[in-house]
Amino acid sequence: METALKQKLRQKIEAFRPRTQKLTKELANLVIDKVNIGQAIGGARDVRCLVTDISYLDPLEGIRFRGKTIPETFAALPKVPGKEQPFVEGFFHFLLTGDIPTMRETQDVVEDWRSRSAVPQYVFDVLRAMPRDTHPMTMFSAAVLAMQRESLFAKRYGEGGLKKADMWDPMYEDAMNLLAKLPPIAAAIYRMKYKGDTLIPADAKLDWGGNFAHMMGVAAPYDEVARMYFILHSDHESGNVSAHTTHLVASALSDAYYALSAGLNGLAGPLHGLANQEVLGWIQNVMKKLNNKLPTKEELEKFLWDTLNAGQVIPGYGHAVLRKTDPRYVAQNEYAKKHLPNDPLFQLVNMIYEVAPGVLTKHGKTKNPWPNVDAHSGVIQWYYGVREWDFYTVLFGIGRAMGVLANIVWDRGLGYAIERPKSVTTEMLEKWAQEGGRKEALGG
Ligand code: CMX
Repeated sequence: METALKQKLRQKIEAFRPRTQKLTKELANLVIDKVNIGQAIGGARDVRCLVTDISYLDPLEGIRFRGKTIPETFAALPKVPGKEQPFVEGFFHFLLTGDIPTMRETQDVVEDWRSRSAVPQYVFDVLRAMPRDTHPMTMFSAAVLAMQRESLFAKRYGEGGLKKADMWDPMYEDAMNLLAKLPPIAAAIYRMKYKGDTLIPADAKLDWGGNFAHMMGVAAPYDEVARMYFILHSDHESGNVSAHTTHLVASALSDAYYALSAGLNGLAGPLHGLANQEVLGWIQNVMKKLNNKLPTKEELEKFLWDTLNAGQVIPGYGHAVLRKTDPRYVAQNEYAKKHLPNDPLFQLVNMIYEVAPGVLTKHGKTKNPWPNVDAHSGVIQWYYGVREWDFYTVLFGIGRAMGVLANIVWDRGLGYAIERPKSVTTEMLEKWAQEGGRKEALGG
């Protein structure tokens, strides 16, 4: 029998389709952007050529999930009883449908994910066969890819007769199966790699975030950190590397396992998700050089300049779209102010916030001298005892999976096309530059 969430999603997708159809059939030729040479060479920055209704990133305001800011989202969602943070399951319902769920609807997702959460034994066998010094992100992505044989989308497509209008259905099933399994897989990677391969079985009474903390073997309030962290990292509209990669791969009708694994590989880059690991490494390096003393502002300024002069980026600072302090940084800062105000690393993070924007502005390159989400996340993990910082991007990946998977379910629901932008040669660019622009593009 179809769950209430799936029924709701079916109705939402069917009701939405005429809007997309009208835009693609009657209004397809309406111009919404232009592309210049800088954008063609420079990572398509700011080119409006992707569509998603799940989140929108305003350069000055930051992210809105389904129209709600981060504080509005956290305030609206049903809370885990006795806790401050919302159910991640309710948040996923919200991302997928745009509706804030009731407690009953939230509990339905809790139960649904619980029923799908058993991880096939071969996934653990694959992980154990990998050299123990393999990066946790490689293990995480490999585990997701190894499960591709479970894909219902691939199965139904392979059997023939899967209509375009029905493709969202097995994509949704794959997304739900995957999401249910990601926390036990991630916790198993953590315990295999750093805790002598002593895995902790799930506790069927707990929610997704609470169970993750339990399987990690980290005591409360780490469950609260997990819930907050997964929600904050979930979605950041469609142009970032992990979201775009997942969407691109799924556009070839590759299933959710192929697509998510690819997206995670993009998240593993130091300019994207891996920056949170880099931040902790950078901070620890500062502390080590000063024999675990907090630096003065002058010392900190020198460390920042040394990094820049060595040709490296200041991890956790700058952003391709944002032009102010990331509200995901602010949310973590508020949490830390309340729960770990005297932690020396938290104090150092605050000092960096006072010094780094000025240094980056003087350096003169970055368009955004303010911190992004990654500048803060590792410090909270460290405080609660998760100190193996090469694991941090896996945590980002669990959260990000919710956003990218919700997106590819809707991609199939709205029948989005295989992605295929056009490339040109350098010679063409040089010729158009001499002519003062490409004639056809200029309407010539
Ligand atoms: N430190 C030093 N230089 C920086 C910088 C930083 N934190 N941020 C940007 N710059 C430099 C760029 O490297 C670029 O230099 P070149 O012209 O020599 O190539 C110049 O400033 C202009 O870059 P930009 O337009 O401001 O930023 P981009 O859109 O090209 O890149 C980002 C955005 C995030 C990759 C970049 O700011 C950066 O490398 N930050 C540090 C890494 C980081 O924190 N990444 C995490 C982002 C959030 C996430 O995805 O998780």
